[in-house]
Amino acid sequence: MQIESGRLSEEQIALFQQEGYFIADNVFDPVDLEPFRQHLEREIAVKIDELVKDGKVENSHAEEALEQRLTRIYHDNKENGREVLAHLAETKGSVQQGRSVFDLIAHPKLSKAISSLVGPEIVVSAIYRIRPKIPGSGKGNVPWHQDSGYFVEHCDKHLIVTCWIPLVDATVENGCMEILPRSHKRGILKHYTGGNSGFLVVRDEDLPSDVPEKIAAECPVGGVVFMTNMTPHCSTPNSSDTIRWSVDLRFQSADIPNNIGLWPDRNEEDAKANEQIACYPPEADFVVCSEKDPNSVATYESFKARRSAFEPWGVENRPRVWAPLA
Ligand SMILES: O=C(O)CCC(=O)C(=O)O
Repeated sequence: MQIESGRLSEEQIALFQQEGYFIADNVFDPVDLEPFRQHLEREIAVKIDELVKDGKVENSHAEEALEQRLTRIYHDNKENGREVLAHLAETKGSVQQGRSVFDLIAHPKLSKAISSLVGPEIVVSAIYRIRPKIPGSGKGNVPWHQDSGYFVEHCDKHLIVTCWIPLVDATVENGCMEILPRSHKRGILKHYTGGNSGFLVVRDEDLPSDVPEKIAAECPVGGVVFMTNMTPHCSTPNSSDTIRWSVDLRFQSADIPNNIGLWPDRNEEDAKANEQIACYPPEADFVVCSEKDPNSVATYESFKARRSAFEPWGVENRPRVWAPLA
């Protein structure tokens, strides 16, 4: 659906509240995503050059664009592909802390659209994930879950909006997400640990069955899928021959528990407060918009400093405890 003047209309907000998701086709002009896309291309090139120097990669597929290059590397040698993927996921490295990542997170067009859902005091979390879904790899197929399955329980009652942003048109063929509509007001579903790649899993039989059929959340480049933290969703295999690139970001109102102002690496009290208050203590929150206190808005430098001050906890030590899959 198209949005007008950069915001969701009253009817579109009502739809988001009723369905648990809303797909806006035109939040960005595709050119707005170009710096981020180029950043990924550069980072992939740097890592591949390193692998070439180490004698691990023979054909660097330098002529290929973002949609193809990593697929070629992965299919030539899975271990090399995994090394590039690991580089893209390093939380303290140059990929995740790049300038264009911050510029995307704090992009005025995104802030404007998201303000329709969370108001003008906007906090974003460092739980952003860059997802290259490589054809035939299976690694990026995320099982059914609610994002709140990963968050601390006391935030279940609050709205945290996931913005899922594709860098290529996301289609059924290349593994877009699936969403279960009208199922976000039933509290937290039972999650299990032990899904593929360490993901949490809601079993099919535990999904609500008296709601409309799941939908395929296809989304063009420039669009954003907005979802609540309680909306069950998953993603499907990529059966195309190009990579499905996307990034997902999480926004909330500043009135909802967060770790703004806390520096867990600097003192113990902050570390304790963070664990008691934040919706996702292992990662930093930042202010991206504030009418009340414009000085609190993160700059690129403060963004990097906060990201570095937090230590991601890893799958063995998640903020919320779930039983393993039988
Ligand atoms: O990108 C995907 O395929 C899945 C994304 C997802 O599960 C999420 O953003 O929570």
